Amino acid sequence: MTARWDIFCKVVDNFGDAGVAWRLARQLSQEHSLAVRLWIDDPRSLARMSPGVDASQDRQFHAGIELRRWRETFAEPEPADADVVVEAFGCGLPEAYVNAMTRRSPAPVWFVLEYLSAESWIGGGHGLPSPHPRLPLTRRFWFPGFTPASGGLLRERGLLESRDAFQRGARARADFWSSLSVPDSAAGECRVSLFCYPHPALPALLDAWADGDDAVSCVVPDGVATGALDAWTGGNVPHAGRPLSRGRLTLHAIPFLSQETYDRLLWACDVNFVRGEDSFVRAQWAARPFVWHIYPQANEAHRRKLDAFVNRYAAALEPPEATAVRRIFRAWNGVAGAEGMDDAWRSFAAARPAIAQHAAAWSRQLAALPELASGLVKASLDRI
Ligand code: TRH
Repeated sequence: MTARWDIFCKVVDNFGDAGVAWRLARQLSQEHSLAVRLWIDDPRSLARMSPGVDASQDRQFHAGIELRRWRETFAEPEPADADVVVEAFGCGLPEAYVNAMTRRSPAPVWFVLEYLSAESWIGGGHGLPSPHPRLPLTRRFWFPGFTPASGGLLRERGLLESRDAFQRGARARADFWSSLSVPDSAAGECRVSLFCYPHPALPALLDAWADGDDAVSCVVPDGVATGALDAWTGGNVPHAGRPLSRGRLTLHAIPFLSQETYDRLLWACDVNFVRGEDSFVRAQWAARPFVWHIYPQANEAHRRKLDAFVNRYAAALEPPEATAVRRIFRAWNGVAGAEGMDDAWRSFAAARPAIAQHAAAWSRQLAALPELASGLVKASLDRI
C-alpha cells in the first residue's frame, strides 16, 4: 500500500517556508511515489511560486499533491491517517491531530524538519529522537546541512543534469531570456539576479555597478527591493520589457517566477544575489558565484550562521578569493565594521573566475552528501 505523508507548514513570512515544504512534497510524490498531503496555513506564497495553485481553495490537488488549507480550528474528524508526518520548521501540529496520531498503531513516524545551518553543532542534533512529554509519540529532528552528519539538502533527481544541459546550450539560454523579454547577455557583461531583503547596502551596490568599469545587467523579479529601487531610480522603476540604464548598469524587471523558472534564472546568470534558505540552496545548485543575504534574526543570531557558512564555503578557495567572498558577504549583510559595497564588489568581481570554478566544485561536493528527501524516506522505512 502507498505510504501516506502529511507535511505541516506555517508561513511565518516571505516565501521560504512554503517554498521548502513544496519542494519536499513534490519530491516525495514524484520520486518516491508517496501519497502526500501538504497542510499550509497561508497558500498565497505558494500560489506565487507555483502557478496553478489556487490560494482561495481549502482543498485542491496540484502536481499530484493534495493541498489543504490548515485552519486554526483543526477539529476532528480531520483525517490523521498518515504513516509519516513532517512538521516543517518546528511549526507544531494541531492538538487534535496529535491526539489522533496516538490512536494509530503503529504510531506515525514524526519528523521535525529544521532550518538549514552550516554550524557544526547540527551534526550532533540531526536524527535525534525526542519523546513527547505526555503522549506515546516520538519526534525525530531532521537538520538540513552541508556535511555527511547532517540531513543534507533537497536535490531533485536529474537537477544537475538539467542544469548542465541548460548551461551548455547557448540556444536554451537565449530562448530563456527571450521568454522574459530580456536581451541575451552581451559579450563582457556581467549578468546578475537580485533577490534580497530591504536593506541599506542595496543603493551602494547599484551605485557601484553604475559607476564601475564593466557592464552589469541586473535582473529583478517583481516585488523584490521595490522601495529601494523606487528611491534609487527616482520613481522611474523599470518595467518588464522596459529596462533602465544608468552608467554601466542596466536594470531589467521580470515577473515573479515559478520555482522552476527561478532555478533557470539562477543557472543563466553570472552572479546571483539570493536570500533566506531556499534560494540560497538553489544558488549553490546553480554552480555560479553568489552572494547571500541571510534572514536577519533577533540579537544578531544570524551572524553565527553567516560566519559558519562562509568559513565552510570559502575553505577551499585561495586566500585572496576567500577574502573577496568573506568581504562581500559581510558588507552585503551589514556586518559592523565591514567595508563598503563598492570595494567589496570590486574585489569580488576581480576574483569571479576563480570563484566560478569553486562554485562548480562546491556544487559537486554538495551532490555527494545525503539527499534530504531520500534520507527522510529511508529513515521512515527504518522506523515503520
Ligand atoms: O522568501 P525568503 O526570504 O524566505 C525566508 C527564509 O526561508 C528564512 O529562512 C525563513 O526564516 C523565512 O523565509 C520565514 O527566501 P527563500 O528561502 O529563498 O525563499 C524564496 C522562495 O521563493 C524560494 O523557494 C524561491 C522562490 N522564488 C520563486 O519561486 N520565484 C521568484 O521569482 C523568486 C525571486 C523566488
